[in-house]
Amino acid sequence: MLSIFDTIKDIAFKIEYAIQTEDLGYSSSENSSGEEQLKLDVKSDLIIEKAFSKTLSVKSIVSEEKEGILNLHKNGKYTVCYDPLDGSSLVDVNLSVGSIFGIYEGELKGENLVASAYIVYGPRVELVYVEKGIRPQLYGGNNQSFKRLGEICLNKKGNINASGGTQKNWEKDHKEFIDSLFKEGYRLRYSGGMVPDLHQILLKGGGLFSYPATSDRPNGKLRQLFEVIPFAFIYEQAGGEAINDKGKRLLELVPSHLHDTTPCFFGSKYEIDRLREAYGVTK
Ligand code: AFP
Repeated sequence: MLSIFDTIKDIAFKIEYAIQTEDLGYSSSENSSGEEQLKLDVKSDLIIEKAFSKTLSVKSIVSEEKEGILNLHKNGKYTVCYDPLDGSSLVDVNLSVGSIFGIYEGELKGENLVASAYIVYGPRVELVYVEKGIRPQLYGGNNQSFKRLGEICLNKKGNINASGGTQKNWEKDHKEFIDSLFKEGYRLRYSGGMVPDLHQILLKGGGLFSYPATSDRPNGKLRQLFEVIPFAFIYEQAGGEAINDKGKRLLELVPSHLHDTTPCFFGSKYEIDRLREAYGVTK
């Protein structure tokens, strides 16, 4: 596992350099979700593929940017599912973006996640890494190395409300719930980048990030294996909760297909309990 973490630290500085230097235009290709790929998406994906091709403990990798599974080392133990540059459409307006990694052992499903990590490319490069039994560990990057800054622990209740999706496509109950938090004094903090938006809630002590089912995306937008399950692990290990619109723990999801999405909610306990009440689901 250590070699995977060291590989992710190496990837961070290579993608940071690519963000600073690469052309921000579109490539001529699409990803497996039919979305146009930026040259940066393709470059970041290549950096990660090359890095894990040298990490013998990695049996295979699955990228949000590619259709299938890429087998690397037959004696490897882990499958790494990753989003190479989440929020990449924000780079051209100079907002923070990130890379997300889920490390699985065995079948690709929530309960087989053994570690997860994400990198934030912002004013500074930061990395969060978590394994079973520990709080998420925060590292700050500088001069091609990372220094541990501490661990992350969510308060029981926060005051940030990161409400995703197009509001005109929200279901009535969801809109009433989100509005009720704002009436309680929650502050809207939403950039459209999952990694910085979830990172902010983790570091500011709590709140709620929501990407619900919407009329245009009835199964939500965020991908289970590459985005949702890795962050669910981090939020639960930080003392928070992460559920779907049926009240199911996101770490209990079993995707039918590699690129399945899900409605998802991540937050402190108070906000997730309020969401359960609004959605009429029990713990
Ligand atoms: P892009 O990678 O296309 O920029 O999408 C980013 C993202 O997948 C995720 O990072 C955000 O949380 C979410 O989309 C924002 O979606 P909305 O703009 O629909 O709220």
